[in-house]
Amino acid sequence: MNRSLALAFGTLMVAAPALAQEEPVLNVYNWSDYIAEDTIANFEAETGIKVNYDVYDNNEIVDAKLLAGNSGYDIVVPSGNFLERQIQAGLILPLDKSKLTNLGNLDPAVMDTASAQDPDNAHGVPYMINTIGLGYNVAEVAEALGTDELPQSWDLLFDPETVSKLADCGVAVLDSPSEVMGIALHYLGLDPNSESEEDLAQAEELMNSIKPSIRYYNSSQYIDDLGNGEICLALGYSGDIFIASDAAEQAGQGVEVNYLIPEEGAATLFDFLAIPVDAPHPENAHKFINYILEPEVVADITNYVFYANPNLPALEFVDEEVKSNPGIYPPAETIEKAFVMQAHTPEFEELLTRTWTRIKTGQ
Ligand code: N2P
Repeated sequence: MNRSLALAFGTLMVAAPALAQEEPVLNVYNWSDYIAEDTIANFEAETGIKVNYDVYDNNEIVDAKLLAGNSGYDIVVPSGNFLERQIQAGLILPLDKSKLTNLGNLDPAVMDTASAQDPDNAHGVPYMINTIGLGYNVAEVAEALGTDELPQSWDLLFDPETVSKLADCGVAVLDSPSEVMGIALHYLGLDPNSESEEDLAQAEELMNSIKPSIRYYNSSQYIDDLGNGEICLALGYSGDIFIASDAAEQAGQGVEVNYLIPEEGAATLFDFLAIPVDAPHPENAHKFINYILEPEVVADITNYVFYANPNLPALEFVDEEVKSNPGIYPPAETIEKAFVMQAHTPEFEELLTRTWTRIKTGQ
């Protein structure tokens, strides 16, 4: 063996174990309020992998980080409509299913639906299912509207006269352009996934018509505010509203929060565990996903954050009051009326962001 060959061989010998053995670190980027209190600590204890855990509260933030590249994250949790485009853009690593031994726990019907956004279920593992509806303070809304017969309709938010009566007790809207505009289009009887500029202009006009009654646009603040009685109506994610409702009940100050899926139908979405293509620790990311796929682990998360999970054997570990709650595990007729958000082209996404900024700032 000549010297340079020997050197090269030596380098290989040293490099090989480093390649096989990833450092025991995992960088997770998840939605806020979307995991049980002890999930991460339990995973660390079981695997010896140290987790760095960051949170966000809207899809657009994660999308921008993935597009910019080198996010440093090993796990992200995009909703299906965003995942679909991220896959097309080559931003997501195909899963190594041989490492996901618990994958068979997932409901085949959910996997089938999910495959519309993630072909062959190749890139994402459905994590939680949620709807976007209205959370409200029962007593305050009844008083402001002068009736105990709450309209079961999106009129509560989108009818300018109705929502103006709630302005004083406080109305909050998600800071989520794609989702809110989709729901506004649906309310107008238009396709929630439309990319027509005229349709978007109508949705903008609708949002402007209710703007004087909106206290703020934010995708996480409403949990505390609804629970404390600081606001009385929120357009928000199902589980978040139930967290607020639970907190209000625990506090025992007489605040009662309910969740309404309006009769016109609500948006339904799946969020997926996915690995960015440039993730520094893909091995550990697979271990994490496989851990979340354990029935008791994911059932604990559902019991803590009140979102339905698609793991069939987990159901027996889900609390009775959680699985019998139609706002968390919706019945078939609610699902039939629900609509699914689809991916937008990058061009439309840009237009949407500009429109949203105009709605929020008036410029
Ligand atoms: C958690 C919000 C998760 C649902 N705060 C978003 N799809």
